Amino acid sequence: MSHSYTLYTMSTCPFCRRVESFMKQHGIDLPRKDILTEPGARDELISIGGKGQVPCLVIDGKALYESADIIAYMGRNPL
Ligand SMILES: N[C@@H](CCC(=O)N[C@@H](CS)C(=O)NCC(=O)O)C(=O)O
Repeated sequence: MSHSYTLYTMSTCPFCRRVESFMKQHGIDLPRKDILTEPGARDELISIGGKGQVPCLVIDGKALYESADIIAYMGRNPL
């Protein structure tokens, strides 16, 4: 079954760099939204997950926060 993914990030966030670096190493490419530059993206993230913390991977409309948990998810699931 295929899932829908959006990764919310911001350019100044070192935790986002960790996730992006993992993605680059593993050839993972997902739709991304930068909450600093994309109008409405931060409010959208808050409405989905309840907070504006990044990185956040939204999986089928559910928010997964915490860079370590996002990386672990990506390691367990073929994306
Ligand atoms: N423990 C979290 C830390 C994430 C974090 O502190 N993100 C900061 C940016 S570097 C943030 O989103 N701060 C704003 C907020 O929490 O609303 C992780 O590893 O993902």
